[in-house]
Amino acid sequence: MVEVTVATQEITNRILAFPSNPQLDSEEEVAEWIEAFDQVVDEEGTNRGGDLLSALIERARQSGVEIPLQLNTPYINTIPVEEEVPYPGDRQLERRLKSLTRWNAMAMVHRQNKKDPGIGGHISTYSSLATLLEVGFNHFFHARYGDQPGDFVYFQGHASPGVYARAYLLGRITEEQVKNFRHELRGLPSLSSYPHPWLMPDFWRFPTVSMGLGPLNAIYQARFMRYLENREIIARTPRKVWAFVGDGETDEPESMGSLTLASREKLDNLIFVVNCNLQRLDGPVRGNGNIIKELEAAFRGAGWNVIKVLWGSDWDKLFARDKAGLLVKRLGEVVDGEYQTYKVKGGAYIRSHFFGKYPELLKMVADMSDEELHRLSRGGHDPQKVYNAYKRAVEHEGSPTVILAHTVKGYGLGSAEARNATHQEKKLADQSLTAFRSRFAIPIPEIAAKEGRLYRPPDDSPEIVYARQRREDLGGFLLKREVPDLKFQAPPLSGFSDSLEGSKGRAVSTTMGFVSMLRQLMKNPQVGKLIVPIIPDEGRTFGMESIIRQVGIYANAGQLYTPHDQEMLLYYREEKNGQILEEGITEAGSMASFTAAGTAYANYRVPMVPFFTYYSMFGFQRIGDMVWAFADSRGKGFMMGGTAGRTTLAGEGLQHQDGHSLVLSSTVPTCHSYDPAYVYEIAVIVQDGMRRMYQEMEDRFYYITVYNEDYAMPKMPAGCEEGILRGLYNYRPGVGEAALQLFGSGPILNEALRAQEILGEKYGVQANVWSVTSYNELRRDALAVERWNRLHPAEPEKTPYITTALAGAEGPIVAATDFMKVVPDQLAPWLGGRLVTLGTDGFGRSDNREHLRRHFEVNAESIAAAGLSRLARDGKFDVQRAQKAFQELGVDSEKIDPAIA
Ligand SMILES: Cc1ncc(C[n+]2csc(CCOP(=O)(O)OP(=O)(O)O)c2C)c(N)n1
Ligand SMILES: [Mg+2]
Repeated sequence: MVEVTVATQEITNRILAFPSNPQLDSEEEVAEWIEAFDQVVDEEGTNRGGDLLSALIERARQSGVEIPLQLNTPYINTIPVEEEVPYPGDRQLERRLKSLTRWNAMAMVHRQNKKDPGIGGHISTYSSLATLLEVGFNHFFHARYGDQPGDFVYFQGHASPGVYARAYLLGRITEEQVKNFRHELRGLPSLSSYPHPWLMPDFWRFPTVSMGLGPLNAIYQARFMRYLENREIIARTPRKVWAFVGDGETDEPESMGSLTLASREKLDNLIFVVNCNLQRLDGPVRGNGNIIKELEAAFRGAGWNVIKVLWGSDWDKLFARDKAGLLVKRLGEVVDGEYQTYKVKGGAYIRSHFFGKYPELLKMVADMSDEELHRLSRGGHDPQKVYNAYKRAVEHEGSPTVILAHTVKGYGLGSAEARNATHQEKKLADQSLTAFRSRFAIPIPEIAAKEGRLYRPPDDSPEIVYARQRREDLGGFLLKREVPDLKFQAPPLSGFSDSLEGSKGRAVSTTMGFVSMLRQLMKNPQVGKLIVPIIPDEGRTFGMESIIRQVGIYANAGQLYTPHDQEMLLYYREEKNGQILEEGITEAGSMASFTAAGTAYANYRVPMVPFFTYYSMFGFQRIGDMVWAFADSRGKGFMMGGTAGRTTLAGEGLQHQDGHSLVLSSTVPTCHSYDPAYVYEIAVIVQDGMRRMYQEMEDRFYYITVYNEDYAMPKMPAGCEEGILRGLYNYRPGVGEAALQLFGSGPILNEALRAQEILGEKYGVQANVWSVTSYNELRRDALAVERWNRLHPAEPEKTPYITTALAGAEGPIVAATDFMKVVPDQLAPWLGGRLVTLGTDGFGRSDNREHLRRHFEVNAESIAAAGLSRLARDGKFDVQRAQKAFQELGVDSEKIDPAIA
């Protein structure tokens, strides 16, 4: 007779409860099976046990037995204590360092909020993360690998006071900076609230504080690292990408949405550490459930290596006593809301509510005081457990790793510990400050503690010497962003000769012209291999098949199948060293690749030039926050908004026709937006862009619209380069003195040209036609000039480019765009009330271009009629004749306003 232990009993009960197995009515039968299995594991090891189970499962499946999917493992540490290696560092010195970092991180926020109420900051995120970072800094985070850059670490944004505090202790940043935390505008060295490369360009590499963007960008960073290695642009090193993620942060779809990419691409250079303090801002992450179990199942299901670090070493003696598995069972029963309450309510409550559930467990802890029970630590606060998890993660091969670390939010903050409100805590009461000082043995007088005084031991103190030595062994300071001199030479404009020559009468779109240009650029011996074309499954939409054939799609496994179209010239070519990133249908993922590529000049010291081409409707409005973070990262490159325009993309209707991406792009300070009509304009913009971004090292990037309407591309007229770059030039002057100025952009320039003909031929009105490549650039120039004039009233006034360019051009200005009216209206302040704007405000429609342009009143006829109407109002054209023109031109004066249709 088998002895039925509690654990066996428990398993037996569960099996008997399966509705599919009602015939299993004997406890003993199950117990016998378990005993047999236990014997195999005891005698032949865990691997053998696993093999046996796998074989059984396969057999069961073949026999049609339904096996419940089980992605969770018991609620204990993944690494058993017997498999742990001893901690290699000096635990005492490291604890001391950590305590000092904790103190200074808290003091930095506390002081500042006392001095400047409402300035904000966070203390409880770092307090839960301290051990997880400290072990990394002392033992894992490499600053360099030989002459190669080191590991990349994405920090939880709200933990930045801790990162600063450590940098302060090590002398990486000054006391003055710390004292000016969140005081960036006082002309003194300071610290930004969160990780922002824009604000601290020699310190932070990755902006992370918008939840979800850090983990997503980290995945694509690790992927891009492999891309560069496989293309032999950088050497392969053991470098890792570490991403510290909040457990609440995993609610964001961006955090979890690309997990399978990481496993599919076998990114064993990627390590996520989820700081599972069970709380987010308002309260518990999964009060009624268990976030760690949920994440374990999700990550395991997605093919990640999962390491749970749940319980500290002080639990090990209890597990050793837990022969029956009752403690493990109890740990797995408790919901997160309850775990949080244990930390707040303390030892007596833990004894009665946690251990008290089973008399055996109460007995197990009978020799422990309430205080000891309260102190029982969570894995993420135990360096021994954390070290072992990191070591396993670093050594793991074949898939990415996630470490689910159980922590306490507000750890050590006394009354703020684990409280729902802890995230918002900025200041501690005197009592909490002195308690903190005693608990972490901060050697400052009580009075100084109450002031939240910073404390840094002398440089020659053992802990500082130790910490510096550890960093030196790992290659130096980690928090360092450097931009090398890349010696990049942009190809001259003559290198774009095909694009400048025009299409010789052939009707092509600016998209096709751009793709040809890209093809030519990729053949350039100097810069060709630095180009990174990125596409979210729209290669065919943009006619990029030829590029796919030319340079191949990057695929870490190469091409494991025979493509059905292999016989064709333009077959679907995948290669291990392919150049194109064909991302599948993910604009967010593509933007993350664009970010990795567009910051490679700093992070990998190689000036990669990404071109991210996508459906313009699904760019800024869908992933605008990622673009903002890209700009913060000082990203460079070209975003190419394809199928642009609300009337040029025919048939697709409301969800696809983009008439506002240029409005959104204008909000990003380093983004330079262009809306070109002709391919030579694109060539001029791209050439100059490469020069300015990579040769002159300006922190800027480009948004360029490309359209799918075919028309003849003219040869570049002489001398228009400056106008193209600054935003406007007179493309086709009228015959003789022009009474009217017509502005056109993108394919609508052709409508303006046709309007010019109508006006001349039918109404005897001469007009100039201007190609406006960028209202946004013109406005920025005018604003800058105006500001200078305002600030220097005693100096002679400067003139904005728009005013200079239009000198002598008289009469009303009719601006027509395939975008919203607000795009040209940006220039109104400098056009003296002469501007009449035609644009595509309102929802799109499914119809062809002719009907769409009539509906939105941006066709040639509407432009001509608008010109005559305005001339009539100005008394320069006969009113009756103007009224009649509307009928003649088929412009319905009484139809519904498209802006509200
Ligand atoms: C996209 C976005 N939404 C909201 C916030 C505001 N916010 C800042 S921290 C936070 C809670 C974070 O919780 P968690 O990820 O669990 O981190 P913890 O502080 O607990 O470590 C929220 C909602 C943000 N920073 N970004
Ligand atoms: Mg949290």
